[in-house]
Amino acid sequence: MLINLNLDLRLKYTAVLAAAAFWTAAGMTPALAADADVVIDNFAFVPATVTIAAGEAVTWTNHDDTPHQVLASDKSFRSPGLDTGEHYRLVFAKPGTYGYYCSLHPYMVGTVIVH
Ligand SMILES: [Cu+2]
Repeated sequence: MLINLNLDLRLKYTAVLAAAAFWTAAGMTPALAADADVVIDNFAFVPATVTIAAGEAVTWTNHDDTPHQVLASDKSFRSPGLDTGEHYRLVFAKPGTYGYYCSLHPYMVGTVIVH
């Protein structure tokens, strides 16, 4: 019984390793693995800079009692106004460095680096 359980666990572990090796060999990562989260807290984007791979996403969540809005420096993306607890998720398809700020409080700035 115990031996069977051990074998079962070992097979599952091997399957996980095989899947990881596959993703690595394919030069890919599972879509959700490296997505970045940015918290809007006390009138700041935290962390101010996040780095992701092309095709991954950044999710901003407003923890302040004040609305905020994420706006790209070059206006290429714009969130809706985010009230307390609301999220904005954006997939970045192309490599580049994307500066952004809060349209309501322009001193709030952040950067998304996409490899
Ligand atoms: Cu703001």
